[in-house]
Amino acid sequence: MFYDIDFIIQLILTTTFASNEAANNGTKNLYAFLTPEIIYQICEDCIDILITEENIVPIDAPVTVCGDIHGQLHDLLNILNVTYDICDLRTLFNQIEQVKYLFLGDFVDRGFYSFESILLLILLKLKFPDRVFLIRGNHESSNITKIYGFYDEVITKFGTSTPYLNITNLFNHIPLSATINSKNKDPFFAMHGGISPDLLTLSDFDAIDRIQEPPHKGPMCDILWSDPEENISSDYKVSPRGAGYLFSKRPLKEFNYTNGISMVLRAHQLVMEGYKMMFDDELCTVWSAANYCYRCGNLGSTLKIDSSGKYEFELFEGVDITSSEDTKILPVKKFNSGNEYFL
Ligand SMILES: [Mn+2]
Repeated sequence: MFYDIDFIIQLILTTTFASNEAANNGTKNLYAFLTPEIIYQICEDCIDILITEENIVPIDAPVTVCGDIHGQLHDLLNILNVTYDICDLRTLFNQIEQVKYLFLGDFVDRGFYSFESILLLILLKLKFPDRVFLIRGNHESSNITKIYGFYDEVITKFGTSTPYLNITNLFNHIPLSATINSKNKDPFFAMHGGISPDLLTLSDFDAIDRIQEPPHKGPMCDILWSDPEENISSDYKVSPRGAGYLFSKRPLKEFNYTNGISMVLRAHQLVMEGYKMMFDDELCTVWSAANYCYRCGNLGSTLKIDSSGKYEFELFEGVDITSSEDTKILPVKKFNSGNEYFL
């Protein structure tokens, strides 16, 4: 390892809170510092860790579960207890030493800081491999990120696609799901989208060869793309998203019963209230991109689970983009984020 994780995380904070003089003091510009060799090596080192993880990552609480981030770095930092006023590394690391973090995917696209958001998560995974966990979303895909913002952002910031290629290669190694408190009587099961008619038991998850660009159909695709739906009479219906399924209460409850799961935790859908419970509280959607795309006006949430399985939601509002005097959240140059596909 020829890079300093702490130093690069400090650079991310400095770039984020560029007008904070204390943060700026004595540090260099993030993009100038990060050579292609450093980004390549960071990704390779993180892949070495991800590849040791199974398709289903076992996690023991206490853990904070986070939904879609979508390049909204300020929300990610807020979740990690870092703000404009408190942006030192010790605060950040203390937080992670107290509670584990599980991120349910969709780290990139849409927001203006996809690169910084995924880089921060990669560095935290390197520093705390047993405390920070990533599972894959449908946007952790080379096809999707070419259209919805991440590719354009990297080109704008670096003038080359090389960092993008390194990071999308890393995406292919991210696990697909997690269990929380699997030894308790009421364990949780987490994934980005939802269940699949092709995945009845957890050993069906284990059997997937995940080291690939997500296919357009089949079980791996469904995990990343499916959505729960109250108003369908059949178990599964073709999804209007063009990938995955809409699934009803019956197959979800059957999946939970068969596998001894008390609740499925997933992300993937914007919820104005930050989270949504469904199907007799056997499924919950967690959404962490507050004021999505800096204009939706929604709350964000995280789900905090303790070692006994008790859980509570923490709600938060989006950063105040009108006070950009301080935080300069909206960059001068906006990135082309593709068409108006929104979920
Ligand atoms: Mn998604």
